[in-house]
Amino acid sequence: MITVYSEDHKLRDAKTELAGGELVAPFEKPSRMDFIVDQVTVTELGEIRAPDDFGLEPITQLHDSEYVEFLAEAWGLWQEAGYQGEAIATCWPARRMAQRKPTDIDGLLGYYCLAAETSITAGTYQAALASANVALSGAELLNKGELNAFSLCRPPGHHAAIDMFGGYCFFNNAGLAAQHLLNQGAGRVAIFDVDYHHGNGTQDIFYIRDDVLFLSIHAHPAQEFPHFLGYADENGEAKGKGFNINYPLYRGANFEQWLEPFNDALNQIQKYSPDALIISLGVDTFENDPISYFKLQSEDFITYGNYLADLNLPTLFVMEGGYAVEEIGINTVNVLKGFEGR
Ligand code: SP5
Ligand code: ZN
Repeated sequence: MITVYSEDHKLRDAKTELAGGELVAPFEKPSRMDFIVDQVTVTELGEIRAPDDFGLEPITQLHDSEYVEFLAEAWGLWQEAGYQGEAIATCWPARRMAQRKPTDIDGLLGYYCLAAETSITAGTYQAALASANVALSGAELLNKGELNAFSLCRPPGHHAAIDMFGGYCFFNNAGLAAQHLLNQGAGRVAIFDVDYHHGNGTQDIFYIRDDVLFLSIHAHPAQEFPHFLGYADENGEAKGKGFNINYPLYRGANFEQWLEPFNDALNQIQKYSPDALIISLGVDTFENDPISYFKLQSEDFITYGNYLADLNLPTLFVMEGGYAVEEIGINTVNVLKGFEGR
């Protein structure tokens, strides 16, 4: 399996994450990638190659263009305001407030932000662009006839909505990959999100569409981030009715409990009969993840990787979350090795 990877992710190196009322060192940090690259190398998964540059067009096809401009300008505006720390939103257009775009940076941050744990920093926009290109390049490999590929994206993407960042995400990498496959002739694409957290951004982008089936197994929003989306009765709207499938599980779920919705999802994907499958691959379902509460063990990742191969579809793996850095490489590559049946 080819891995697409860009060192430019290192341009995102936030020093602060708002967690538990403190500014802590971010869980989503550059060293995550080192452990995955190491494991890809030692297990001889396959070639690691750099992405191509697809420009802004695929990004503005899914994201609001003013949102993209905001991300490009945010750090500069924050600096011009004379602030010393990283750019963190503090005020939102909450219930019964006006949904109008302000002009000052504090207002803009709240307007475009869905979660304040995600600081914007000097290199964030460049890193997010590189991550999008990693996803698009992986999709292009499938177009060119590869049966599978691994887009080692950082920052992650599945919380990034049409016009909102947060949950460590800025551009929706898996969504961009899906749209690229559709643009190049695919009729239907399924995105299966196995990250511990609900893929609210991906759901938002494809909610009224029937050409992308979105399925997500995640911690129940009543208990977990992103808190305000991911319930089982969110099934899609208009043309998209029936093409959004959420499987919320309560905290503490073990692999056996996780496999129940997983098997149902495989059946739904088979029924949909997509031309390609994208896995939003978060390994924060791991038992020792520092911010998550499912109980998957390292060998379980091999097992479900193997089950995914039974679908017999062209498959792109897109990296999402996973914060137990010492084990993130093993758990991630276990899915890919399980998929390859070795
Ligand atoms: C891509 C992805 O996995 N994003 C996850 C974003 C989660 N953000 C909220 C994290 C809250 C962490 N609070 C620390 C709890 C420590 N017990
Ligand atoms: Zn996650």
